[in-house]
Amino acid sequence: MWRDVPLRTSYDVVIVGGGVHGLACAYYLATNHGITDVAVLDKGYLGGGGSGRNTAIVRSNYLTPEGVAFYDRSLALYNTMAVDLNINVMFSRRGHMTLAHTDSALRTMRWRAEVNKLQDIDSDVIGPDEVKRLAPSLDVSPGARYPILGALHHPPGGIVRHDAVVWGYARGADHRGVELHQKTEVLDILVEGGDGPDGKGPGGTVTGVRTSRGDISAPIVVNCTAGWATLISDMAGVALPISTRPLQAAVTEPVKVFLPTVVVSGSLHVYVSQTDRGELVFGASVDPFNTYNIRGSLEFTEELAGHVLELMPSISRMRLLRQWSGLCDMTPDYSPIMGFTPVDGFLCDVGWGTYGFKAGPVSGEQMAEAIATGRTPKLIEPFPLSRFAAGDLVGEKGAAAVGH
Ligand code: PYC
Repeated sequence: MWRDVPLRTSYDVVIVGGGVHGLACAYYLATNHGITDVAVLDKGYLGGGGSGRNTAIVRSNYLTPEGVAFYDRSLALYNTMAVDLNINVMFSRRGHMTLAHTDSALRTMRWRAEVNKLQDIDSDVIGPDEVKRLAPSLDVSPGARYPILGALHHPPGGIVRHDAVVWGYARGADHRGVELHQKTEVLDILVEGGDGPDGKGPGGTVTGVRTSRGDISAPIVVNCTAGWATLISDMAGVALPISTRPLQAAVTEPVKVFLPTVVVSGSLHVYVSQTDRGELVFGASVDPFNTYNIRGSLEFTEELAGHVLELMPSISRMRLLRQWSGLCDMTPDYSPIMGFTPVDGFLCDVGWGTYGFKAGPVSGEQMAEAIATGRTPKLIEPFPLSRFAAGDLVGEKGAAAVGH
């Protein structure tokens, strides 16, 4: 799929993080801008972080106009990805339903639907009968403990085979000359002339990275990590307002396909879709504490099972096969931090919270444009690090699948 080449001591661009974001950035640098002297470094293996741990849901029914435009571009790139990357990413545009169990949830769904419609996004509030038609296994009876009052229905949403996305971008980038270096841990970001005591931080200029396999010089270093975004940025002297939380997920044994759409319940803290193989894939809210630990917990499994059975009592005899966890870098407004930083040549594509997989393609495309042109592209203008000091937040908490 890609070459195994020796690590060199200098590149035009070093990308830290070999997940969907880092690989997409490398791919678009090469494809859209002809910049191929690029190394993607990962301390583990490609797609072994958030890209291999998400629940593969994509959608663009966000709450702010900025968020809607941004994620909709990602959905458009997912839509043509199989052809663009010549790999079957199994994009299934099966629709996405966010259930409302309370009047206030219904109000937020209406709000989101109106914001979405103003930007031509197919998104509308539907009633319980339509919910039942779209997902017959859901219990929509008024007597349910958490009755389903309606849902935000978003037909363009769906699921994508996440590993194939990683492999597609990796292979595409490699074929255009980008180097992919796994098991290459970044130990430090090299900066000169900064205001910090060690010469790092605002006012400084990046000169390269120190890795577990030696130093590399580069005028551009891009932080495309998730889970460790603050650790990498701290190495450049750039502090990020991010707290890192685990998010747990689980998958059942495969059964005949019966759930034709993605179902999300914010109040019950669960989202579920059925893969083409027939497994149900579940995710939950982030765990309520900061940690880098990615062990699963029995509390998660118990709560998940209880909540899922409130929605679909008929699946009580299905067996869970396995559970796992990933790390989510949460920002105060649930929007990402993208683009240039106060350290010249050090860029960030971080702070994805629970939205990272959906945003991979558009982030790669836009970051590549920023690097190639030296200017911040329009789609990512709302997401600079400076917005937290300026108070220009882009509040996307209300668009989260579940209450985090
Ligand atoms: O926001 O749709 C979402 C989501 C699904 C899984 C994690 N986040």
